[in-house]
Amino acid sequence: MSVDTAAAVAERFRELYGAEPEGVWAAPGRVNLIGEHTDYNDGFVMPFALPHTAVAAVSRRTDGALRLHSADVEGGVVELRVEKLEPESDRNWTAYPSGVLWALRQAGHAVTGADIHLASTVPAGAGLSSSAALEVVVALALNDLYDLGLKGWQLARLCQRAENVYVGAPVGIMDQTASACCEAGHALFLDTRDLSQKQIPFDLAAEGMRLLVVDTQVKHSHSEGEYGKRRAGCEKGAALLGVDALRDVAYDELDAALDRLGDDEEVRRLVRHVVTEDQRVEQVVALLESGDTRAIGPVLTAGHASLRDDFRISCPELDLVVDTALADGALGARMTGGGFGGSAIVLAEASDVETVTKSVEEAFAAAGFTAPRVFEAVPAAGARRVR
Ligand code: GAF
Repeated sequence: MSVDTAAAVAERFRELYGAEPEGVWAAPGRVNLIGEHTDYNDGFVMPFALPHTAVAAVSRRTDGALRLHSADVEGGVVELRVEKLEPESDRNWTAYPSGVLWALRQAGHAVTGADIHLASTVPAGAGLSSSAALEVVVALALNDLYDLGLKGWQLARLCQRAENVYVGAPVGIMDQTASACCEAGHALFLDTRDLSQKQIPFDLAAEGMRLLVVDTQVKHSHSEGEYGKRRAGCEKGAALLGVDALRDVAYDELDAALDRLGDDEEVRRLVRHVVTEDQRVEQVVALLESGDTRAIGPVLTAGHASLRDDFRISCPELDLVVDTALADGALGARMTGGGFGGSAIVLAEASDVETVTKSVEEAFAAAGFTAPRVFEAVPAAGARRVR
């Protein structure tokens, strides 16, 4: 995010609210390298931050008013009262920033209001965590302005609560933690049970590779039913197996666990995905740490097959990206994020990027799909104050 962007967001704040903002903050979207639908099973994930950010110019208020404006949505300033914020009362974009204020106040923090202007470059509905970026940027701004002293992982927990309870979407903790805690040049190996973290250096360019993000432009939403159904199915699996979460089913005990699930085919598929996906995250970490980066390709591709066949959350556009990229020599490819649309990632040799991109675009045109948006992703910084 450039200095110019921060200055432009501050300038717009001045126009809207007639005063200089107390500060400007930025929080990124993310792509997840591996570890999908494991976060609400207490498992492992490995996201990294995108250069695309939600930027917020913010000032405190002491009169209980919360004034919100977004450069990305039609309409003027929305004014709310902090003491009247009610879970699931708001179906608009404003639910994300207000939900954060609500969660902070619920946790006992004396946040007495704010003026906020937001502008985001994270594509919405693309599986790249545009909502988490909005939540985290507001949480970080209020944390700094109200001197709350909360750490990144604590802000992530509050943002998740805002999204679960206030917005009403049953998401896990990955996206908020990625936005709050990622570091430039690294992927974040996160244990979602205790939020312990390890920053893993991830510099593909130095090894002659690239990671492409292909936004299929098929929009999805987590408050719709399918995400919640998968989550409920996983919880049912854990209950049937007598464990707290599917994280507790060891990979080498998977077959025995599946036998115990009997003929509940749907739960068996969900359990198989989660247990093998946790194993894939650990494999990718081991390969990256031993310098065998190219070998992560087939692991990513195996993750896609598991999400497509066992978890059943892919779609024709995502499958087409993966199949086309692999046919053109990509090292690995998979859908990323919640699924049912959104984005896929492709790991490719730098020399193959142009061919792979062209083939994917041509395959989409031939299938009659909306043209995808393709860009290269390099791990960027997590949430921070920019002005
Ligand atoms: C969405 C959710 F918000 C995350 O918590 C996670 O479950 C992800 O889907 C799937 O891995 O991004």
